[in-house]
Order: sequence, then C-alpha cells, then structure tokens
Amino acid sequence: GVQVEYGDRKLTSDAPHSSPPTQIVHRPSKPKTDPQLQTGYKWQIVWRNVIGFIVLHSLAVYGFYLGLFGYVQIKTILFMLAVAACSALGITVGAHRLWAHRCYSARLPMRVLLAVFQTLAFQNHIYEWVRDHRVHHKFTDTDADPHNSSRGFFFSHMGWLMVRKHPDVSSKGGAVEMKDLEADPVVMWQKKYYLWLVPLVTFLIPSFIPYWLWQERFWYAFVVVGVTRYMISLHFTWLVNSAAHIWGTKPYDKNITPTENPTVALLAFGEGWHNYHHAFPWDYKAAELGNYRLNFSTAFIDGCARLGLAYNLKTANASLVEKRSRRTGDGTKRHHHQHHNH
Ligand code: ST9
Ligand code: ZN
Ligand code: ZN
Repeated sequence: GVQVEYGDRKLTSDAPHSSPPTQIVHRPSKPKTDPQLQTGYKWQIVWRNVIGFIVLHSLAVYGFYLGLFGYVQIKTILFMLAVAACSALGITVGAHRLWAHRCYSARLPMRVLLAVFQTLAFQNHIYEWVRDHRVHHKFTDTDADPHNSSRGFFFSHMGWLMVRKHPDVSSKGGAVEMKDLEADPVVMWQKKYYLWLVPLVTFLIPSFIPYWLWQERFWYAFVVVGVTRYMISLHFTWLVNSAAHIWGTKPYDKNITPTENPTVALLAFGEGWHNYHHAFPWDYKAAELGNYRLNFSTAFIDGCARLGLAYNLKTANASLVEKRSRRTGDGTKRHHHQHHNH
C-alpha cells in the first residue's frame, strides 16, 4: 500500500536527519495534545476498495442514464425503489436500532427478514456493522471512531472505507461488548456465509427478478437495481456520518458534533435526527418528534409491534428529554413552559 503522512509533523525514520522512531516512542510522557503524533499513525490507502468504488460509481452514472433516458421499464424503476426501501429498513430498523442499540426486541421471523434486508444493503455483515457502530458511539470523534468526523467530510462519508483503520479502532474497540450478537444465531449465520450471501442477495436475485418476471434485460437490471440502487443507498447512509455530524442544530447536546438534519432524516429513513440519537441512543424512534416526522423506520417498528413481532420498545419520556435539553442543549429546542392556569 501507499503510505501517506498523517498529522503535521514528520515522524518517518527513513529520512536521514530525523530522529529514530524509538526516541519518539520512549519520550517522557507529557500531556498528550495530539495522540496521532505519539503513535506515528499514517494512513494507508486500500487500492482494492478505491478501485471498487470507482467502478461502482461509473456503473451508477450509466444506471442513471439508463433510467432517465427510458432504456429500462418503469416496472424496473419501481422495483428498484422497493429494493432500496427494504435495504434501508435492514440498516435502520435492523442493524442500527435492533442489533447495535437494542432499542427493542424482535421475534425470530422479524430478525430473519431484517437480516435478509440488511444483506441487500451490503454494508458489511451485521456483526461488523454493529461493532463499528458501537465503537462510533463510545468514542465519537476520536481516533478510535472508525469514521471520526474530525477528519473531515470526505473521511467520515466514505474515505474511512478506503484506508486501513487507525490502530485505536481495534485497540479501544476491542473492549466493546458483542456477546449479545454472538448469542443471536441469525447474526452468526449471516456472518458465516456473508461472502456467499452478498453476490446472491445484493446483486444476483434483485437482477434476475425483473429479467424473469417482466423480461427486462439482465444487464440493465443488474446496473439499475443492483449497482445504482446500492450506490444511492450507500451515499444516503454515509450522510448520517458526514452531513449529520457537521450541519444542523444541537437542541439536546451542544457539546457533541451530531446534529438534527431534516434532509438527512428524509433520505435516511429517519436517521438524520442525529443529535437526539447520540443523546438517547437507546430510543427506538431515534428522534423526539412524533407523528413519524420524516421517520418511516419508526412507523415500521410500530407496525411490527402491532403484529407482535417487536416488543420492549424503549423511548425517552418528554420530561427526561426536556431536562437534558435545558442542561446541555444549544437552545434551539422549543421548550414547553408550564402554564399556571389556576
Ligand atoms: C458501509 C458501512 O458502507 C456504512 C456504515 C454506516 C453507519 C451509519 C450509521 C448511522 C446510523 C444508521 C443510518 C442508516 C441510514 C440508512 C439509509 C438508507 C437509504 N472494533 O476492518 P478491518 C479489528 S460498508 C473492534 O479489516 P483494516 C478486528 O480485530 C460498504 N475491533 O481493518 C478486525 O479483525 P476481525 C461496503 C475492530 O485492515 C481487525 O481489526 N464495504 C474494529 O484496517 C481488522 O479489521 C466495504 O466497502 C472495531 N470497530 O481495514 C468494505 N474494527 O474483523 C470496507 C476492526 O477479523 N471495509 N477491528 O475481527 C474494508 O475493506 C476494511 O474494513 C477497511 C479497513 C479497508 C476499511
Ligand atoms: Zn453518529
Ligand atoms: Zn447509533
């Protein structure tokens, strides 16, 4: 791989006039102002992923062309939207609110369905997705955060998937609890067969269905329903880590980077109310606002609860939210003043 310097001071030992690395490592420990300089971390590009993303983006541009200029049938486009919605639920309702945060419990049929949907999304298997996400919550915006937003928009959006992880991610992340997932046979089965499931579930089956059922060209279905749909949902997901850690208000906690971002909430099925989510990560709504405001995932969980498939739904009550907001919020939340009418 290619080594690129990270940080603003030179730490390489191969330069003849710089001090050998041992002297840096054994320096008497001072207050650590910049831990990156202490560890001598350099980022290392993973070209396999860079090339993969270039190919996928090129195919997605072609997919937009096929869709916008009428090369594919309307049925194929509608099917693409349905597949995209299922994969989004696999991430929001499944990987995120069920498996990463345990905001509610789900019966076996629901877990199986969510695992299939999560496989459609091809965002790593549930176990790896959850481990990265729990580490993100525990060490937000430090070097141990896999998509540390203090390294800029591009890194937190997709750059983190094209370089080796910072050593802190595994050293500190190793302490994160994962026993609950190891006890879930659905999660462990998907982990075991993930390499086989991805080509089949993410790409082949969604491309064959339009070909079999309404004689779409297989190649067109692959480009539109497989690749283009995948890239759109990846970018919408990534916006939660980039845009919703940069732009927006902080009504619940002004001391953290996550924000309330309605645009991201719209595109990411309700996951853009990210300041609230980091303040109350165990809330199954991942938002304070009621009436399913830009939050289809919450409506889906409520529907499953009505069918008896989801239970133990956890949510923060109004007074708890109010208290937190008054204590640490930035003042953008409308407080409900108590009216003394008598
Ligand atoms: C993708 C994921 O896109 C997106 C996640 C977004 C999350 C958003 C969350 C927001 C809320 C929900 C929003 C929903 C919105 C829905 C909208 C819908 C429209 N802890 O990883 P390795 C250790 S994936 C503890 O290989 P490298 C561990 O021992 C896209 N330990 O590191 C591990 O070994 P093992 C498709 C950890 O070599 C070892 O380190 N996928 C942790 O630095 C090596 O791990 C890709 O593009 C941890 N967190 O490689 C693949 N992490 O696993 C990308 C690691 O055996 N991935 N360890 O236990 C890769 O190729 C590589 O991971 C790498 C780093 C090159 C990025
Ligand atoms: Zn976050
Ligand atoms: Zn979360």
